[in-house]
Amino acid sequence: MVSDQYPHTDRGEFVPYDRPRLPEAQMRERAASFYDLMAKRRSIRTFSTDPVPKDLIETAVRTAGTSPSGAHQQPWTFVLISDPETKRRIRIAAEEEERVNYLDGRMPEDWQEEIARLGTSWQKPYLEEAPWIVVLFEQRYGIDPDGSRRKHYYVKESVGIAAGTFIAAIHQMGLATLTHTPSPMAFLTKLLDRPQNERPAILFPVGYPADGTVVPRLERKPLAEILVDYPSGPGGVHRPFVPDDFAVPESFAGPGFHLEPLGPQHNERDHEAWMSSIDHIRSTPGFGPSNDWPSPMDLDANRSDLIGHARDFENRDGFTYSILDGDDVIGCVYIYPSTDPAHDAAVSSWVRATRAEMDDVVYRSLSRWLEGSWPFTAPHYAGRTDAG
Ligand code: IYR
Repeated sequence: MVSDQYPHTDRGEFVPYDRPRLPEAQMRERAASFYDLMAKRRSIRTFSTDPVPKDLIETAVRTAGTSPSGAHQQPWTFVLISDPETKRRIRIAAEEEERVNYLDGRMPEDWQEEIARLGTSWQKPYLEEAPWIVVLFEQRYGIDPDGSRRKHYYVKESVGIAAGTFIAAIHQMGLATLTHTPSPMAFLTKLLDRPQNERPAILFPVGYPADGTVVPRLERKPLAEILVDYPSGPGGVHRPFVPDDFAVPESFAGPGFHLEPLGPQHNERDHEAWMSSIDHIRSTPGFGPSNDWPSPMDLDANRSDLIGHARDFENRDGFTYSILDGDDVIGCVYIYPSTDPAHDAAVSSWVRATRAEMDDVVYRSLSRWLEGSWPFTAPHYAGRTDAG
């Protein structure tokens, strides 16, 4: 079909693009559930040797192949390896390079320092353990049927996008992978018998996580750190967490405690309260072992957190209160938007270990307060099932 939407070419062929428009509520639900799925993705470095059917890997590659690319040249090749002998040769070659990186100083100290918390080393047993290795090659240029070279555009960008799509496809089907870049990785071109126009970009071990797999405790940057509104200030269609005419409580008094909006004035007391209660808080509903917090932090870092909470409060993006008994900080309660479409607020609270008996008192009292004095219709008090 030719189209008058494209008056600037007489060479393209055009077909209708027809995707259904969804109601906004459904868009929001799908957006949130995709976010929740992707938020669970982690790179792993210990793989089960359990086999994975090849068709699953093929579908992930097919999915990666849907990625946009410069001039639609699709400058990527995915090489699939499951044969133990080839995996072994890859491992040996990769470890040879990595040994030089880690032990012979090819990777400078500041770089090693930067990755120390990931727990990597020159040893790469996963290259043999994972049932599949997928090596993504970038085609630096194309080769036409007559053998002549064809320039490729935006190769790295295109291959990076395809890698992201591949990773998402693998994660969505319940498998795990790692973006591994043994450095330098030129040995793969030869070992896998690839033509001169291809350069290895990323190596993906793919499989199930080994039993007992752990991953480094890492934090993802909060939205506020990766998103900038331009021009600054509220723009677009802003959905307020609480209605503009809602008067946010500046205090609350419960049995044996009261609340104050958390701010830097609480820093020393708050820091002392939670630093002395790390194990206790980790066993408090809503603060499981997979959470980033609490783990030891100095006073300055804590102050930055409190300033962040005070700013959220000010902007009506989230409400954190210090729980006090007299002037003593005995805990904290967080009221933030829920990422779960079934709930309009996510609430969690902790009390210090020495006041553990207050945990339930606080929960019950704040549940009633949330119900009676806040505009939420379906708040979720994290990890608690009792109706209070
Ligand atoms: N290529 C090495 C080192 C390494 C580099 C970075 I940047 C990482 O995020 C992780 C590891 C290796 O694979 O061990």
